Amino acid sequence: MKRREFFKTAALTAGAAALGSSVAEASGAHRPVDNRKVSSVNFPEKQPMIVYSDRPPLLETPRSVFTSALTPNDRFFVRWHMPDIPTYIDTKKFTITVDGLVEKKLTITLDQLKNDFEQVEVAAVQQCGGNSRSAFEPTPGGIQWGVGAMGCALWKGVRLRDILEKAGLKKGAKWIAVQGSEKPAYYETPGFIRELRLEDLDDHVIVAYQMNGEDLPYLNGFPVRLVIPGIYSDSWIKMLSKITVGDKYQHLFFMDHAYRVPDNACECETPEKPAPKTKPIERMNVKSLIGWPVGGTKLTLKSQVVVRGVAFDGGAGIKKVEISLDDGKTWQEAQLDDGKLGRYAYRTFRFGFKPEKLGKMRIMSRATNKLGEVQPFASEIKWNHGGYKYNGIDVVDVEIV
Ligand SMILES: Nc1nc2c(c(=O)[nH]1)N[C@H]1C(S)=C(S)[C@@H](COP(=O)(O)O)O[C@H]1N2
Ligand SMILES: [Mo]
Repeated sequence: MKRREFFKTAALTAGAAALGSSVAEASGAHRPVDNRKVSSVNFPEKQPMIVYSDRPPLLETPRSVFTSALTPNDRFFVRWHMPDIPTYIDTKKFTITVDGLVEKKLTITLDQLKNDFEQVEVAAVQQCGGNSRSAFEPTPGGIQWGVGAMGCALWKGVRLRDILEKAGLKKGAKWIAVQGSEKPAYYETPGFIRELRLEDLDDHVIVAYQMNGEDLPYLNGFPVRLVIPGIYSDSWIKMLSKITVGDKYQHLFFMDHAYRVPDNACECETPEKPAPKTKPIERMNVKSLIGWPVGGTKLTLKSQVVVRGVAFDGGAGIKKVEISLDDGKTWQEAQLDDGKLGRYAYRTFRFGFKPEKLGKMRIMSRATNKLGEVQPFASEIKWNHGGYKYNGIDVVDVEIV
């Protein structure tokens, strides 16, 4: 293409985009994030996933999986920071070390973990803080996750508190640093270590060795991982091998430089004017996602359609999910499941309707939690440069035929 022609085409495309955005304006310029291709290469213990990288493995769960309260292990998303994750774990030799400001240093084997402590279970959503990042405008840097960097599982393990009690906290103990078995990319680069304030860790925080009744899949942290219900999963350390108790925050690389949002009331900033101070992302905000139908589905005129999906928040609990079939002008309440998995798990929802008109149709879902917090329209989304905590109203575009 000659240069002149390129400019002509560019101008035309820009014109078309402007037209498109005026149509989308009514719903706050929502842009569906959908239908990324699943890979034809399967990773161990995984069904086809959306693959962003294979070293380290970055695998996203396809949207259609989000119709059930528990996400199957073989569809559960995968995120690692370091390219060199261990490829072999000797379960007889694997230990978790607890050291630092403790009365008694512990090295806990898997057998001891399963036999010497009370065993507990919790159903909880695990979501990466960068989930849905690609829906932000302008697009922040980082992995361009669609909607599926999240999942919900029934986790079984031992309370972190019981482990710390066994070690005995010394006076002045305020923080723990937690670390997995993988190595940094080079020996001089920082490892993936997370720091947690002891007073923020309640009885729901567990060291888990099972999800959904089975061993953890290798890529999800076999043989043990930390589970911190209600909190984004950056600190849910996988292949957990070291817990160090300390008296102060250590300013480790991944604490000071990742998983942070602007430290102001709206947690927002602009690309031109970055916030001077940041804070950890921490508790999850309210969100819903349509699992069925997925974008591009052809639905038959006047047939019975049941929209299905999941909703969750940081532990306050879901109050309602509403569906809009008219670009966000009116909303109708969906039916929620009985919520027996508890306040940290997905609530599934269902909403039946019969399409009355041929052509393109937009389906939207919006969750409200028990604190009255509501998923915002895309136009109300607060931007941050890390692309964290996106929770805009979900949008799926289908076709009635
Ligand atoms: N050891 C270890 N644990 C880790 C990470 C990591 O890179 N190494 N990444 C964290 C991040 S950012 C996320 S989103 C989750 C992903 O967990 P999953 O792969 O089981 O979905 O693991 C967390 N725990
Ligand atoms: Mo993450």
